[in-house]
Formats: sequence, C-alpha cells, structure tokens
Amino acid sequence: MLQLGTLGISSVFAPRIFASTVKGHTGKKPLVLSTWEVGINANKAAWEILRKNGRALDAVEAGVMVTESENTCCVGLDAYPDRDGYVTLDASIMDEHGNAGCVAFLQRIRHPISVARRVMEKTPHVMLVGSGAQQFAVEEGFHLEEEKLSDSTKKAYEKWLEKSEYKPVINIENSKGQNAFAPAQLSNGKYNHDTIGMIAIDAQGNVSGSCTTSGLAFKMRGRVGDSPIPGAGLFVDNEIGAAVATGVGEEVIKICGTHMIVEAMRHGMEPEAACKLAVEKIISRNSKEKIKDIQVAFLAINKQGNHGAYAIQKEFNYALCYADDYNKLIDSKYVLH
Ligand code: SD4
Repeated sequence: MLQLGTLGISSVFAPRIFASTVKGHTGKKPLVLSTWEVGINANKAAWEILRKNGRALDAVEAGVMVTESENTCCVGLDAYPDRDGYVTLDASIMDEHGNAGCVAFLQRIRHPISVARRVMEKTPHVMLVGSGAQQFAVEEGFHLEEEKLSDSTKKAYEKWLEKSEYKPVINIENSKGQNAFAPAQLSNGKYNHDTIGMIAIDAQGNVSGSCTTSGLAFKMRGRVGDSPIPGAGLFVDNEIGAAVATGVGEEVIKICGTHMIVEAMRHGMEPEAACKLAVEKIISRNSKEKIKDIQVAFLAINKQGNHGAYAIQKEFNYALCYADDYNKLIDSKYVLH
C-alpha cells in the first residue's frame, strides 16, 4: 500500500485526507477549467468540442491554442523573452490513457502545445527540447516563425535591460516594473501571466490536460519551468482526475506538485483540499520572508467532475465552464492573508 509519506504528505496534513468536507461544487460533466482571465476565451474553444461530446484531449489542445495565438497575454511567441532576448516556450499535454507529450526550450513555433501532442502521438518519447524539438516540429509541418519581438515586448525588454535584475518572481514581468501581484492587466493591454493550464473532463468521463508557457520573463537562457514536466506543472490519471499549476515553476517542480494533488485525491481528498495541501507544502519549505514573493496556484478536477483551486497569495483566478451559458471567472482561495 502506498504510504502517505511517499506523497510528501506530512502527518500534519494526513488526517484531513479522509476527513475533508470541502465540497467540489459542480459535479458536472463535461467540464473545463483553466488558469487566469485568458482561460475564458480558451474555455470557449474547448467547450465547442466538449458540448458535442468530443474528446477532452482535443478540447484541451484547442483551448490553449487560442491563448497561444492571442496577443493579449504573455503566453506563446508574443511573450516576454529570456534575458538574452529570445522567446523560449515550454508545453505539455496528457491524455486519458496516461500518455504524455512535452516540449521545452522551443523557439519560433506558434503552437508548442500541438508539437507536444505530436511528440506524444508520433514518437516513442515523452519530451523533446531545444533545437531537436524545433527540428521535429518543422518535420511535422509546423511553420518556423521569424525571430522577432513585438514592439511593446521589445520596449519592455529594453527597459528590463537597463538594470538586468534577475528576479524569478511570478508576475514581476510587467512593463511598469511593479512586482508580484500587480494588476493583472498591464498598461499595454496585455495580461501579465505567461502560462495557461487547462484540465477537462468530457461527456464520456475521460480526463485530459494541457499546459503552455513562455516561462518566467527575462529568465536565464535555457531555463525550463514546471509546465512541460509531467507530475510538476501537469498531471492526469484517468482513474482519479487531473491537476495543473501556475506560478514559480521551481517551487512546483521541487514538490512534484500536480502529482501530489492527484495522489491526494486518490486517497479521498476533494480537489480543493488537495490543491491546498500542495500549496501548504510549498509554504512550509520556504522562509516567511521568501514566501512573500512567491506565487503558486493549482487547479484540480476529479473523476466525478468536481473541481477546486488554491493559491499561495491572492489575485489568482481561473475560468470554469460547464454549459453553453456558464463560463465564469472565479477568484481562488489562498493561504497567505
Ligand atoms: C514557469 N509555471 O515557467 C511557469 C510560469 C507561470 O504564470 O506559471 N507563469 O515557471
């Protein structure tokens, strides 16, 4: 039998696994859930597939593709670059069979999520990175875009270069130079979130998930976050449910955050309580001083169609859609008040 300790669940949290009374809300299927404001548009595309009894995998790919090509946020090629001026992208996708496909450190490709799906479906591997991932994408017919920053992004990068301070703090990457938890919408009209994570359950009760990101703005060249790593930024187990993460990827990787959540749900926790568990784990590993500058948030769904979310700090929201007339932004609960 799996020991709770192997999940990183301390004895402090253990009793709640079986005693959780947090209700998982809707219990509806199909259902799609995605991170941040940009999730509203992404959900619409996913819902078009789910409402026709389509496959959750197709829905989570189509959904985040909308965000990858939308110029209104920092996901995809219009995102902020690394500190050497290159936009590098990470993505992962998992299907109802537990298959995973991932790309990391990928440049000049508009839809990393679709390349990740091809890795899953057409290669014997799980992850391709850098020039190898790009070569595979081109061989698969993906267009190699020009290496060029948009005017507003270039401006933000040049401003950053003035000080070149490397601070891997979530949401610091905005044109006003404000730090964490600044207003979500920037003066240039963009949202200062660089990731979208999406999880869905279809009418057949199958679960899939996707996650795509430009990582942290002005990151070190070669830096890869949690988003393309199964069990860190995204995890799906069709017996149990799925979870996805956003925030400082280094913290998520170190606790295998989404895997922890799915395993906690396997042991009876509701999605919200499982997300809170992972958030508390990150908080417990950091000093009071350090945690103030760290944002991480998780979303989860279980096989019954219940969902939940939890964040370290305020300001995290997510989009929930389960009907033609229900696609709403919801403020997540958070631990540090
Ligand atoms: C990363 N988790 O690369 C991503 C960043 C993120 O909103 O979620 N930003 O660490």
